[in-house]
Amino acid sequence: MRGDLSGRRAVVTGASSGIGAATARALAAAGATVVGGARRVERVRDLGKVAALELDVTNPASCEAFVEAAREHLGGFDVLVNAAGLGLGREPFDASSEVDERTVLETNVNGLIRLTRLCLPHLADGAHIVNLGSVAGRQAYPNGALYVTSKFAVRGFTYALREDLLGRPIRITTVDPGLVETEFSLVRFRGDSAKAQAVYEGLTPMRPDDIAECVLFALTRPPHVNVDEIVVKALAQSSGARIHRDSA
Ligand code: 8X3
Repeated sequence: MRGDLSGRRAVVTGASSGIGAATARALAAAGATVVGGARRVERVRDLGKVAALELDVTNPASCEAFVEAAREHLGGFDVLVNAAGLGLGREPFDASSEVDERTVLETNVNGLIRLTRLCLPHLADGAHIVNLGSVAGRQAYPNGALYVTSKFAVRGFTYALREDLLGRPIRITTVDPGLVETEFSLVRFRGDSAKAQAVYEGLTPMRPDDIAECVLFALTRPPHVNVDEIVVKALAQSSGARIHRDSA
């Protein structure tokens, strides 16, 4: 892994699994002092060199307590990685429900915006915000309306904040992955492991570490370089919908 983040103080949300966990680990390995937030805080503790704090991004009081505790631990922030997020369901929008809509949009959109707003006053000069978007935030695919909507919003927010930060020494990047093998599909299919596994069958999906490397790449460019976006897909997919699978 290239890049040296010695002396940098980083906050990573969604650090209990998948891309968030891999990113927290990668930043710590690159020398950063890392605070990882998640609801399943014991899993963040298992990462080792990452300070674990409880965080539910959908809960404003939890976010405020998390940012305050992270600030006490780190003094200020040089890196914020917003990795908390989820999808629910792969059905036509007719099957949507009030609960699913609230859960997906509260986590992926409101949670990310809330955490960013609360962290902004504590970002040091030279700080960098990295949002985890998705290929779903660039091109819609069928039966994923809530997730697609949420990730389009993440991309919109990233670029809107890029405008509002212009002239300040704070960088911002969206990293937009395609198929990454994580617990994402298990959550999306509400614990149905057969359906979740099928998502990654017949192709080589990306690994969470592949995405952590993209985050690290953006973070370790020279201070005058802002990587606006990184779009990264499994070789076997050309979009969220178009996937080539080897037949067994
Ligand atoms: C998750 C990848 O392709 O399911 O962000 O939208 S995809």
